[in-house]
Amino acid sequence: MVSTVTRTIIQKLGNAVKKVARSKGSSWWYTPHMAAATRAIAERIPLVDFILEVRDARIPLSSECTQFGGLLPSSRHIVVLNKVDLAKQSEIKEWMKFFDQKSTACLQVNAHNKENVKQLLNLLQARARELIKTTHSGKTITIMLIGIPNVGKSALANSLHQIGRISAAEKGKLKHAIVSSQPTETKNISSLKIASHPNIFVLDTPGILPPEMFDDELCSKLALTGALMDSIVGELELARYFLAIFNLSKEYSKWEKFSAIEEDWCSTLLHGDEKPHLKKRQKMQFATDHTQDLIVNDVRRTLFEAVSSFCGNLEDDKDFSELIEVEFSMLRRAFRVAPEPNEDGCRRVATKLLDLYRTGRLGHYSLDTIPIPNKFLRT
Ligand SMILES: Nc1nc2c(ncn2[C@@H]2O[C@H](COP(=O)(O)OP(=O)(O)O)[C@@H](O)[C@H]2O)c(=O)[nH]1
Ligand SMILES: [Mg+2]
Repeated sequence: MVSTVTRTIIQKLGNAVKKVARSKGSSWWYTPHMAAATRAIAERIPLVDFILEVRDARIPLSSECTQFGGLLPSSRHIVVLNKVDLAKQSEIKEWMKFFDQKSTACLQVNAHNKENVKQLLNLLQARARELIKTTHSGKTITIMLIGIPNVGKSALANSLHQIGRISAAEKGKLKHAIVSSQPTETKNISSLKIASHPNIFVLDTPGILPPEMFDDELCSKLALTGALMDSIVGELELARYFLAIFNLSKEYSKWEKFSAIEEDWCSTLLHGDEKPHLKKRQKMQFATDHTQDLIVNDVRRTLFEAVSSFCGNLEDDKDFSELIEVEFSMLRRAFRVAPEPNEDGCRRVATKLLDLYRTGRLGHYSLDTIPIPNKFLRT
């Protein structure tokens, strides 16, 4: 279900991206740097043995690297759905079937999970041996990681390099690709060794995007998952988008255990306003200890309270927007942000909320929907 409010937010986010696109200013993602990286990657595609296209498991279609469609030979192209720890596991299974039906080699991985990375490494080594056997060459295998920004290419390159079966002497000289929560941090193509016998190298590349984007929903999903700079659309609108998705999901139901309330504290937070659709609840006991875990629990409890106390109609625009604004007000306390409603405070709440969502501490979300069968047979 997508509410009208969600659509309005998506439209706003899409327009913000397109506005930046039209202005082609310095903050526009398609910098000369990205154009040069796109050319450099295209030149290397015929030279490398395999292309590992890294996608974000929350958006397996929206995170497709579309620039090289015709250039990627299916026998050498492997799709890696990274960040599976952030996506809904049940959806991932369906996506794996989807790629299987399209005869696209596809793997799911969490770049921070050693076992996952070992499995990926085993597969890459098997594919490398197979290639050497069929081509009768003793050559070094090169695998290029490509993808849109922030999908975890560098994190995956580092994990493969660290876990890789290379000699002790080589281990002593481990390299390190820059990993960052900010998109477009990788500026150059770098090579890291991940296996010996046969020698396998991975090429980590800068994230690339198409020069233009017209689909509002695509822009919104890329912005929320971190492929675009937050400053392009603004943290506040992005956080509203997350809350709109969250409110229609069932993720909050897992957090009932964090709830400890006595009276209608939601209404009190809203300057004493009586909100008829927010039920009487217990007063929340705020912890005095400011550790990150306590904050996360407070945020979960706050969101649980807000959604489960909501007696309005989620399909009614006014009620739905009001719920999002109530959540924002309540989250100030959970994040220990001063209660005065000013722009800076709101942005701080938004930034903190986005950080928790992007690091998986607010549940699992799959933002793309699997195309209906007869539709994907044509693609
Ligand atoms: N939760 C989670 N975070 C990841 C994973 N892989 C990478 N990240 C994080 O995603 C962000 C972007 O990673 P990075 O490797 O720099 O992305 P790149 O732009 O594609 O090279 C960083 O904050 C990483 O720590 C993953 O599998 N799971
Ligand atoms: Mg990178």
